[in-house]
Parts: sequence; C-alpha cells; structure tokens
Amino acid sequence: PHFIPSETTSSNSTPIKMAQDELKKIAAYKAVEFIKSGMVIGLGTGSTAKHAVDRIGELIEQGVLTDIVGIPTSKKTQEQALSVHIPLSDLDTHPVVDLAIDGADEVDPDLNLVKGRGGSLLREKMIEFASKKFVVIVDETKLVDYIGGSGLAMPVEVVPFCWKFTAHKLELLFKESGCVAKLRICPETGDPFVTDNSNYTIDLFFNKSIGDLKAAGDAILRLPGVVEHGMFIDMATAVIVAGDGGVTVKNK
Ligand code: ABF
Repeated sequence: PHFIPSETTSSNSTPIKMAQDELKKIAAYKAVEFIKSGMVIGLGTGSTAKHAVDRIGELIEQGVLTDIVGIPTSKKTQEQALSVHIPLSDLDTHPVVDLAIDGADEVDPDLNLVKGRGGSLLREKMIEFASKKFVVIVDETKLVDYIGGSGLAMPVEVVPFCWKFTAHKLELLFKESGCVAKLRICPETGDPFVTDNSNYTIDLFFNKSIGDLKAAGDAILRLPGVVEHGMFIDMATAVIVAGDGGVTVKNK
C-alpha cells in the first residue's frame, strides 16, 4: 500500500544496490511518519532504530513534533535520545505507550519476530508489550520463512547463577531441532556479555524449525533460570520492510 521508490539508477540505467544502512534509514523514517504530537513513544535499540531516534530528535528540534515523551528500550538508546534532546520517561510513569518503533533480527510471514541479538530484548519486550501499536523496521535481509530460519541466534536472557545448567536445559528442550546453546561473549573483553539488567544471554541455534512458537516460548519461560526469550510472538502491529524494490508496510 505505501510505496516509496528506493532504487537509484545510474546514467546508463544500471540499478544501483542501496547500502543496507540506507535501507534501514528509509524504513525508520517511514515509521516516524506515524508519530503525532503528544504521543508517548517507545524508542527501539539497534542500528535501524537509531535512525528513528535521530529523526524524532530532528523533528522535535524543528518544532514539527511537540509534547513527545520517549521511553528508551536500552541504556544505549537512552544516551542517544538524550543527546538529541528527546524528553524521556519510563513505564512506571507512563504505563501506556502510544507507539513503539524498533528493529528486529528475524521477521516470519506471520510477523512474529526474533529480537535481542543487539542485547536488549527484555526492556524491548516490556516496552513493546505496553504499546498500543508496535511498528517494526527492517531491511529485507531480516525476512525469514520461519523463526530460527536465518541460522543465526535466538537469544534468551538468563540469570548468571549457574547459567550452564540453564543452557543445558534449553538445549534439551529443543533437542529435536538440533539446538546448540552458547553463552554470549563480549568480543572486546572475552568476558560474558552482561545485559542492562545485569543478566547473561544464551544464544540458541537450531538446525530446523522449533514448531509451535507459543508452546516453545512457554516452555522456555517455565525454566527457572530464564528471564525472557527473544521471540516476539503476535506483538508487531506492522512491519516496514525496505528493500531495493522500495518500501512495503505489512500489517497484522
Ligand atoms: C534491536 O536491535 C534488537 O531487538 C535486534 O536484536 C536488533 C536489530 O538490530 P539492527 O537494527 O542493528 O539490525 O531492535
């Protein structure tokens, strides 16, 4: 329905592939068009959401958007939002969010998501759960046939206490799908990656579909050492996908 041409052509009419970051920016700017003055906005985390936060700051500065309150989904986004002068609050003060805008790692055909490779899944899930509308912004590389289909990680936030025990239980849970559980390590320090909530992240890798997502999510949450998982099932209101062919808005 909404189409923004995003393909550039050179003088001899050879299509130029757009850089991935340009596509992320196009998706982010499109999502910001849904914001109205006076709204409480969930501010996402990651390289795609970063463009949305910058754009919101710009529109506030220009006086186009007024009375905006931002609820950041990570400490990193909080810092960025403050740097572009977005007034901030939290869920305790604003338990209802009008619109959240955030990226994702995978989007399946039913608009279920994997999130959390950026390390902020818990705050993201809390804020996006509290949102009347949740608009996801991605470039087309994030589209998958099924959750886990990229072969990349499905993150689970766990308490540090006996994390190996929890990792083992997670592997057993998805044995049929060839699950391998790996503790996320911070590449700079070689130490475990610590989330904003002082937890660890276990990345799960599968060699085939885990089947019923809701059942899988419930089973993960029943493990005592688990804090939250990175599957966002039935949460997205719309997904804005930017690709070389243009922008598509997929509505739930
Ligand atoms: C956040 O950022 C995460 O939930 C997801 O892990 C990641 C996507 O990052 P990027 O936009 O940089 O690809 O939205």
